[in-house]
Amino acid sequence: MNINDILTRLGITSNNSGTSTGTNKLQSTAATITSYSPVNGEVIATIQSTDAEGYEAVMQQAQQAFLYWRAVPAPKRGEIVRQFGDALRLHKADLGALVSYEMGKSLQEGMGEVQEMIDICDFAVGLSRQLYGLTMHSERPNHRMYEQWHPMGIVSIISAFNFPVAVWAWNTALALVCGNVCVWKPSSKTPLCAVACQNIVAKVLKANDLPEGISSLVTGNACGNLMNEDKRIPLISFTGSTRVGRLVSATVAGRFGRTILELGGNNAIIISDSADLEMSVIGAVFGAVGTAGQRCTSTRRLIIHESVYNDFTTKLTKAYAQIKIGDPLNENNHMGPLIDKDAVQAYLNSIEKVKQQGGRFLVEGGVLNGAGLESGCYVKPCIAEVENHYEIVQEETFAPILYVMKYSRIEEAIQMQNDVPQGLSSAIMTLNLREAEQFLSASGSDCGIANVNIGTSGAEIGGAFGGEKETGGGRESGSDAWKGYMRRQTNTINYSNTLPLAQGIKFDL
Ligand code: UN1
Repeated sequence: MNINDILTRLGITSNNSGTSTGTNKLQSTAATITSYSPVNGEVIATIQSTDAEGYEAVMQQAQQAFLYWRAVPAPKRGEIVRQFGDALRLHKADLGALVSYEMGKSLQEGMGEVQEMIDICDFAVGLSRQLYGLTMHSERPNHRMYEQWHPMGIVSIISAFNFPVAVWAWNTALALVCGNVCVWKPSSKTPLCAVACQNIVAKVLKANDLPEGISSLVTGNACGNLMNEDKRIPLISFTGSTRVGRLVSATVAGRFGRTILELGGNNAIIISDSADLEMSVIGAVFGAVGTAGQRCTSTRRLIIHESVYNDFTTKLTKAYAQIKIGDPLNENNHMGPLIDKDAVQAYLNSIEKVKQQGGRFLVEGGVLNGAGLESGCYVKPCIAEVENHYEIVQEETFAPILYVMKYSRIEEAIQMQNDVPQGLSSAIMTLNLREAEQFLSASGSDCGIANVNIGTSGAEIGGAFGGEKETGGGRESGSDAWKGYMRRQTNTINYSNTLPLAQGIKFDL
């Protein structure tokens, strides 16, 4: 793989010496953001970050663009998103490789992420003809009542490093068919993925002679703060930590803006005594080790029936011994590096805390070094026996640390699964119909996602994605998540020649 060729094909000019340009010509030169690859620690490129003046110009352009875009019929907006999906198909290999190189996830998962973008575009195209509202029967004669959905305006998307392209696309594809314009503030850890995506979408918009500002990019954390306070932005879709999400939520609520929050998860798989253990091992390992444990949906806890505990943990530790760690672009490897050295430090701190709080490691962790691992970001996935109430187990550590614990009754397992502050994804592995249904019932999992015989990660775009409690309550992607990007209007039309009042109220003059 030649990264410079890939960058060039994605429209990012770079000489690998720290000078490179973003595409958004509205960006001014206040400061720069350097992108390092966790694969080898090298500088990939440096881009300009957006200063206050640049931000203001982007917002004004977005406001103007909205006046145009909201009047374009939704199916025509869908046609633009269809072309965007086609452009992504053409760039899938390059963009997937850039995701892998800049973020560190395996090439397979990088490609999967671009596929997720393509899938949501297809979904959004269909949706552009299905932004349905209900009609109601009026209680008054010769009156018609119905509701319709209108675009909101500027939708800001603040995304995280772990899904540097897909989460933006989930939001953008839906927001655009809904008639909104988008301004994206990507993670400063993966700015080049964002520039590449912006180039792709900008080209499609330009080819259709659409005004600039329908989809824009701003970079640098200062822009995130400006957005939260900005009354011109009716909706902020934020993906990131619970800590930052809490601040975003409070600030935006303070100005009566709306948020879609996708915050931390602490996802568990219950492995029942009726589980297919071979299948459960694969689900657990992919869930814990995929994306090096840096998915919101990563499996962090296994709640295992006591009768299969020894058998299952033996199989699991054997499987861990097979995991190949190294260059994520080499398809023989299962797991690449963590995003950066701060993440490595957080992983080490958590391991320390597990030990202090009474945990016992079945598979030890540690930082890897040696040929090809010089970035210092490669770590060993580890497994610790813990109790659910440990403080560290109640937190989300964005790293491949898997906690195992025992249960004896299914009610107890469900209780443990729910007994964390987060509520994103959950799963049960069982061939027992009764306990599967119990897990899915109102007294079962309290998460936004609950799976049977599938792990916690790897959701399809067709369902609504998001979680409860400290995960923030937002929903993105499929089902009717589009409603979160629109405002609802109730309309009542009187075609009679009198003015009857609702509730039978008399008001005669
Ligand atoms: C995230 O980790 O922020 O279900 C999103 C999954 C992916 C999306 C994860 N489709 O694991």
